[in-house]
Parts: sequence; structure tokens; C-alpha cells
Amino acid sequence: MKVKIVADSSANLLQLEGIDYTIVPLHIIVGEQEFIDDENVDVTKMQDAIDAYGEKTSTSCPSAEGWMNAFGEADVVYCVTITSNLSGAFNSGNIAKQIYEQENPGKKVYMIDSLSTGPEMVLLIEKLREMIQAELETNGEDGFDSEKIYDLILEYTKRTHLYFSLASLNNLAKNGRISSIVAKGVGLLGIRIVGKASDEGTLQPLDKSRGDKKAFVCLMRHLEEHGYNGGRIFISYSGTPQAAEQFKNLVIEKYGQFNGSIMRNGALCSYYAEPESILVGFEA
Ligand code: X90
Repeated sequence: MKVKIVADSSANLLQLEGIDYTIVPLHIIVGEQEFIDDENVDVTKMQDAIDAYGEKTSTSCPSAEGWMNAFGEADVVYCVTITSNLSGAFNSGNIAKQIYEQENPGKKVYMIDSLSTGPEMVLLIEKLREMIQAELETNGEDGFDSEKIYDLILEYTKRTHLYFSLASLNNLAKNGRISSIVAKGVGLLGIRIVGKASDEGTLQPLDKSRGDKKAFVCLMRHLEEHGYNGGRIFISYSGTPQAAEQFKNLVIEKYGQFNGSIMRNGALCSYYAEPESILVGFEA
């Protein structure tokens, strides 16, 4: 029996050891050019193309066909998507699930709406991997209880969160992913928006800070208030890694350890969380 994890590219996780895993890319559209958010994408080149173009750019979610191809031949698929409230990825995934299950009686696709993106998706993917491996070890392929793992991952999503510090809301606002009221007044040099993924899977701004240092103190306070206590944590960054390293050091100062890793944003997250931004996914 083949068990597989599939995620869209907004997780910023190209590979996963020890289990069958595939990403499905979102696309970034810059005039005539289309950047496919897979292992070959050149994020710097994309950024340059956006700057040079000067007109409205956009993104698109995977098609149902894209998802179907990623399911491959697997008997059980766990599919983790970016929030259904800001992208059509979860919807197209559901269409793919229906077709796949109809065409392959007995096979099963579980759709998991992260109501988030980036490093919070990584938490879900890592947890799925651990649970799948443990289940295969304990009960073997014949006794594999796929439904149980689905229930447990939905439980786990209640303990995972995404907070962020964003350097700009430009592309979010231009593409209608936040209200224009929220975007107003933002974009000044050095201003950071600290916020979180809401329970509904939308962007909820919490504070404005001047410069990374203040933003990170603020971000850390929100983590604590939200029950972070040194558990698993992933940070993703756009542009250079310095900001992520700085925040990691704050975590170490405060908790004596950094139980996770830092990763670079792919094309989709770099497009919306513009250079100098970081995303922080953590367990509480
Ligand atoms: O389907 C598409 O074209 C993709 C649209 C994605 C829109 C949102 C991307 C957010 C990326 C920005 C900061 C975190 C916000 C989290 C809110 C849940 C990252």
C-alpha cells in the first residue's frame, strides 16, 4: 500500500525524507511571463521581472489536473493546502480528490485546509510524516488506519499557528487578498506589519512597528501570549536570511533552544510576503 503526502508550493518545502512526497506549484504571472513555483524557479529573476514590468501582476492556484498528477498511484493521499480563504487551491484539490476516488475505487484522498500557509504547513506535513511512519510500524500496511491519522491531523491544526512580520502589503492589496482599509498607510520605508493567520484563514494585522528589531520584540510577545513555550517552530524568509536568523536568536535567548529550522520562501510566498518579511509557524 502506497501512502503519500502532497502539498502546494506555498509550504516552501521541496523535499521530504522517508516518505513519498510531491509538491504542486502555484504560478506567478508577470505580463507574458509565468513563473512556476517549483525547484527550478529563480525567485530573484521573478522579483526583477516584477520591478521591470511595473503593471499589475497576479498568481494562480494549481489546477485539478495538477493535483491529480501529484497523487500518482498512491492508495492514500494526505493533501495539505494553502488557506481556502485566500486561494482556490483547496477547491481545485477537492475536485481532483473526487475524480481520483471515482476513477480508483478504494483509493482515498484526504484534503487538509491549513487555513494558513508557509511554515505552518510545514508543521502539518512533518506531523503527518511522523504519524504515518508510526502507524505503518505499529499496524503494518494491512492495519493502516488512514481515517485515524486524518482525525489526528485536524486536531493538531488547533495547536499550530502562523504569525508574521511583513515589509509590504503591496501585492496582497493589489490582488484583493486584504482589504484596502488594512493596506492604507502601509508601505512606508522600514514599517513592518506584525500579524497572524486568523482562525478563518485570513490575514489579520495586529501591530505596526518601525524596523525589524521592534517588530520582532512585538512578534515574540504575540507568540508568548499565544502559548508558545519552546515547542517546534519554523521560520521562512523572503530576500536575505538575516531577519530570520535574528528572530531565531531571540527564540534561543528566551527559550534556550530553537526546536526547528529556517527555510527560504519559494516564489509564491516571496511574491506576497515581500523581501525583508518573515513567516513564523509554531506549536502551542
Ligand atoms: O491562488 C492563488 O493565486 C494564491 C493566493 C495566495 C494569497 C495569500 C498568500 C499569502 C502568503 C503572506 C503572509 C501570510 C498571510 C497568512 C494568511 C493566512 C504569505
